[in-house]
Amino acid sequence: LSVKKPKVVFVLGGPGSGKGTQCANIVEHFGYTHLSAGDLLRAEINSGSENGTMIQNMISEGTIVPPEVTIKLLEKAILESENDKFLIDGFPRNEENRATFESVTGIVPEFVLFFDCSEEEMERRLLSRNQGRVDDNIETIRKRFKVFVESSLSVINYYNSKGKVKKIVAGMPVAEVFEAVKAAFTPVDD
Ligand code: UP5
Ligand code: MG
Repeated sequence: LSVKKPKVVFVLGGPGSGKGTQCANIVEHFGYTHLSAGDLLRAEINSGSENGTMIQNMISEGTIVPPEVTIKLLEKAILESENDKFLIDGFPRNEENRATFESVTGIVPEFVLFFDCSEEEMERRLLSRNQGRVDDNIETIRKRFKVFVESSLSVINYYNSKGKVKKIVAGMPVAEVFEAVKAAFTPVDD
């Protein structure tokens, strides 16, 4: 991975804050490749891998999968891509994820997009998503919010202390959020 020197933007924010939705817009507009850690983990379950059952149980409980597992999937996806710029969506989710990723890959993010959204709005979105995700039920949603506050916010605080966080007000309609997202990318990519 060190030979490839990919350019990485971490896309973080609570469950249902709109990470996946906005990443699709960024891909179209700025030519990044979107890597959703959650999607990679769900694909790993469906592939029948030996880690599948553990991953499935952790996602159902809203807890964070060990970093070696997630990082292996991210590294593989980066290496298999022709692109050299990536949105990493939903990772790192705690301090251990962050520190392990930096030491294993040597990659430091260009910046971090943080989608800031109220729990009330995120809950409304997740309950009406209807895509059959095992974690989109009220009990698991509450657990995901708790894990986000207790473990994931510290990653955002860490990068904020390095001046790397671009905070997006994410409770607005999709098109309005994307205007703010575009502004965050423009000084870098236009
Ligand atoms: N929607 C989006 N934007 C909207 C807007 N502006 N206005 C109105 N509606 C909007 O959006 C969610 C829903 O809201 C959609 O229906 C959308 O149309 C609508 P989405 O873009 O999907 O939000 P996103 O932030 O991507 O929500 P997601 O549920 O994917 O976030 P999570 O962080 O909870 O899920 P993720 O897939 O990243 O992780 C799932 C689990 O995997 C974790 O809980 C954890 O158990 C595990 N995991 C790890 O262990 N390690 C990892 O590194 C990653 C995941
Ligand atoms: Mg998502």
